[in-house]
Amino acid sequence: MLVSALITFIAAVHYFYMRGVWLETQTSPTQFRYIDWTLTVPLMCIEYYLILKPAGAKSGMLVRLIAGSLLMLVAGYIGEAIYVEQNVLWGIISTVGWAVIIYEIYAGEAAKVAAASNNPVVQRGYNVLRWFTLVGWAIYPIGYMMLPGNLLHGLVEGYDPTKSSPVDLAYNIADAVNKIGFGLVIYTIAKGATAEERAYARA
Ligand SMILES: *C/C=C(C)/C=C/C=C(C)/C=C/C1=C(C)CCCC1(C)C
Repeated sequence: MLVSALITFIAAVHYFYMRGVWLETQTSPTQFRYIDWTLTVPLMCIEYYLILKPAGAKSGMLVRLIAGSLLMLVAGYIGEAIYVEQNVLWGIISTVGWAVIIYEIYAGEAAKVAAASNNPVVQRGYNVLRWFTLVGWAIYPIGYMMLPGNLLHGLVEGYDPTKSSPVDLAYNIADAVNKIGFGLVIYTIAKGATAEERAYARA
């Protein structure tokens, strides 16, 4: 629960900052979005690790999840802020990092540890978390694909960039869905696990 609170707090600080910059300059600072993600995505990996630790998760799982996150975010930043003309290439490299995470939670050790867990509350919660990581996180690359030269740019070509930024809109929606949604699932797991412990102590 503490990690979830930290994630939404870190995001809130960055959003207040990004709002201030937008109001003054009508541009959205890409660096701050990626600083936010570089802190919060590894914290989400830590949440996966913490809920699976009682079932026997090893630190190698956490290392693989964080390595995938770093590849995903560093490549995304390069494509969005440094070599913008090559954003398709960097987007593909970034997707490899995301795939590392998806593999780990659906077919890798994390999936096996969760399947072997004898706690249905953890199993159900884990299942919802990985849906967020597969479907909810897909909103980010969809936003990224609206960048100039990328697949979905045609959809947003007519927008005045000083009035709206469709890429940022997609990222804002994605952050709200995933950071708050993840936190609510963790809350459900924590509540369910505590209730079970109490019942066990009484019995
Ligand atoms: C709280 C912030 C979260 C959960 C951020 C997640 C970010 C992603 C899943 C970003 C993924 C990207 C790709 C898979 C390819 C294109 C570049 C990115 C960085 C937008």
